Amino acid sequence: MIDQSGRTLSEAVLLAADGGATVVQLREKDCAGREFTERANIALAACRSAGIPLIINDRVDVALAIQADGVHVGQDDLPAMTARRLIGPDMLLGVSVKSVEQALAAQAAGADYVGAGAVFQTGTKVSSVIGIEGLKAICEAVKIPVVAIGGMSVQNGKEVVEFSGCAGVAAISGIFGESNVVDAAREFRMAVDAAKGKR
Ligand code: TZP
Ligand code: MG
Repeated sequence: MIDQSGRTLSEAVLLAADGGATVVQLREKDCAGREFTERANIALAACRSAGIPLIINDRVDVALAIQADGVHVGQDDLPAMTARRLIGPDMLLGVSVKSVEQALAAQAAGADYVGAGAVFQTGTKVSSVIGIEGLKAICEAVKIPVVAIGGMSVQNGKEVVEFSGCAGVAAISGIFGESNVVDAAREFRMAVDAAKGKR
């Protein structure tokens, strides 16, 4: 399958990895299980060849079926504790959170990391916004890594990481919406690494 910029899924993953993406999450909101599994296998092969983990969004069954590195659940998906029970102790478990309360619950349920957001308004997903203050509060409350998501850009990435203390940032449009995915991922990586180097 080809995206709006003419890239295949495999190409998109490899370009992001080339630029320094440390992990890829496959997020498919309009795919039935069969197509999701096919796309997940393609993404997994690309991630394996790039040497980075693949995390499947929403679907524990798809993650298990393709032996992905992890699964990411939101507040309306399977409960984190149930997901953890199904995937076992070794696969990565990520949980989307919007509040300190949700973040603490995710940590207690066995999450390896939380994705916190939307930090800023984004055209990619209809979501309430937690802002950098909300993100910082979550970072201060949990021991597990916090990944900032929602409206993250090369321009704001460094400041967000410095201000909040988050472990990393996740971006969709900020990387795959750019004509040069490698450069966009590289600039993100440099901004995040620079901010973390200052800690
Ligand atoms: N969760 C909160 S905001 C968001 C998700 C999946 C979308 C992020 O997309 P973008 O394009 O990086 O703002
Ligand atoms: Mg979800």
